[in-house]
Amino acid sequence: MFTDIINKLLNAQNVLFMTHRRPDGDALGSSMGLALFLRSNGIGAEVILPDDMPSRFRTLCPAYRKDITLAEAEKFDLFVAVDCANCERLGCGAELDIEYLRKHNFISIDHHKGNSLNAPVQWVEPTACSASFMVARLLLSSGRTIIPEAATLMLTGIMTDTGNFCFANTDAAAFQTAARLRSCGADTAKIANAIFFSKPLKQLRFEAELINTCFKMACDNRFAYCFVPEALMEKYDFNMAEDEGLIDLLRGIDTAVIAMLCHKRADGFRVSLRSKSERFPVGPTARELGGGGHDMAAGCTVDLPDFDAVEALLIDKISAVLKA
Ligand SMILES: [Mn+2]
Repeated sequence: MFTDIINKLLNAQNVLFMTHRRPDGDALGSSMGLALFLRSNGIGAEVILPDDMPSRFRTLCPAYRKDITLAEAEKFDLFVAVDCANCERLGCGAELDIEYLRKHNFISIDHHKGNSLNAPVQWVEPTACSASFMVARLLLSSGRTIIPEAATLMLTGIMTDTGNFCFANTDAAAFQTAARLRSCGADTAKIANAIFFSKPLKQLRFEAELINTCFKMACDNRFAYCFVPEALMEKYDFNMAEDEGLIDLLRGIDTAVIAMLCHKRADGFRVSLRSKSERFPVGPTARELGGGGHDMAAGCTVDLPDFDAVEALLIDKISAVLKA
């Protein structure tokens, strides 16, 4: 698989990379790391991101395109989706769709269980800590030089998807690959400052009020959760798309095994779930409710009339998980 994919990448003229909507560190790190690597090898490469990225990633990322027309798509001879498990989440712009991609030279590189993109070339490793980790090993195996900017991006993906090497998916290979990226010149201080030491003061104040006024626990204090009211987000000018780390506040509570964060969106209540123990995975619950993700980090959108209904449903589901 490695040789096949690396040959396809290095023999292409012009590659378009895409990833999941509302991109996170791994989505950005894997797509942009690949693009910078190919460009440094004289191959045309662009990334399409229809959604804005969280602002803290901006200093790490190169320019990208927000959309693409069918006519513009014709100049690409290879399409690559990274870190994206299904066509609903694929950020490929308004005119491209999965049928178009499947008829073209299309590769899917991903670490999500149950990837359903059905690309002609499909490389999925659910045990990999991140898509950036898969991409990094692929590029390291090519024997080509990895420029520091590409190494920094891929290390960003590994660090964010492993919770800075803290989550259960942090295996020895994650450390080994991170070490090799560091040897290529990955700028760990730049990543740390951009991602882990960059919280605006108003966000800390928002978090303090959120914990003081909205925080709840259930299931013998093993399920920690919070509904984030729109008024509070407005008061502190907080955008949920900006910080997926908010749920880590809840996960960080000593007795919590499973954490949930919920907010209202146009299409229903968005539910994010995290688990601290492999014995109690949240991925199956999210999938059962029409969402997806990993065993330890998953999410779904539920269409219910109010948060009370969401709360009752989730307490029911999570108490069953915690009893298993
Ligand atoms: Mn990922």
